[in-house]
Amino acid sequence: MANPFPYRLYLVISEADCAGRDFVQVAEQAVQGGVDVVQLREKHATPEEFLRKAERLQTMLQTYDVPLIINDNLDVAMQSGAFGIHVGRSDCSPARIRSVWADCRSLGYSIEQLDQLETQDAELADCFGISPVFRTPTKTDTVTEWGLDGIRTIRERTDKPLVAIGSINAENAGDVIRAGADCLAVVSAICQAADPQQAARRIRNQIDHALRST
Ligand code: TZP
Ligand code: MG
Repeated sequence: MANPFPYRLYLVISEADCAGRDFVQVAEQAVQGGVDVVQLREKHATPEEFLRKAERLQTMLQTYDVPLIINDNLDVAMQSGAFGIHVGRSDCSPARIRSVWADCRSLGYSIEQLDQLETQDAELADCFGISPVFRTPTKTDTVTEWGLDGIRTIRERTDKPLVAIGSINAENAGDVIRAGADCLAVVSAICQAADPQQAARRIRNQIDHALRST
């Protein structure tokens, strides 16, 4: 079967993460630096605001042929014409997503504890978020800090694409890929950077270099 998630550098963005800048412009610069998939993660927006933001982002991303993933809002995902959705253990269930949204082309599911790998939710997912690889101020309600050993453990148990998230930057990107991640998801190292394009390019170069040497 073709790889359901063949992406390498995943920008996870919300307006609040962008240091007062327009989030669509930050995302565009990141895409120009090598981001190849973008997730909109708006935890505090109303459903109407979330949809409006998703539509703006989608319009920009379509000009680059970069897929849009929506974090944990099935209505927004479907109505914005997104490529897919990402959910965690206590969000909208993968079974419900599959039953309601036939054209969902990517369903991501966060793994916070190992026992989740044995569930039907995991079986229905196209890729797994390893959440978090390293502790991060961007999301503090987390359970396990997986570390590089955690990535190796999960890698041994599944062939599905693994997306590492949590304090990923250009310094640790190579190690995270060599530990077995397929894709790196980043918030602050890109959204808070003075130059998001250059920040994305640095991480992308580390990923590509590590992939060539694995
Ligand atoms: N899920 C697990 S860690 C995280 C999310 C959304 C935030 C990652 O943000 P950063 O700034 O790249 O550490
Ligand atoms: Mg969630």
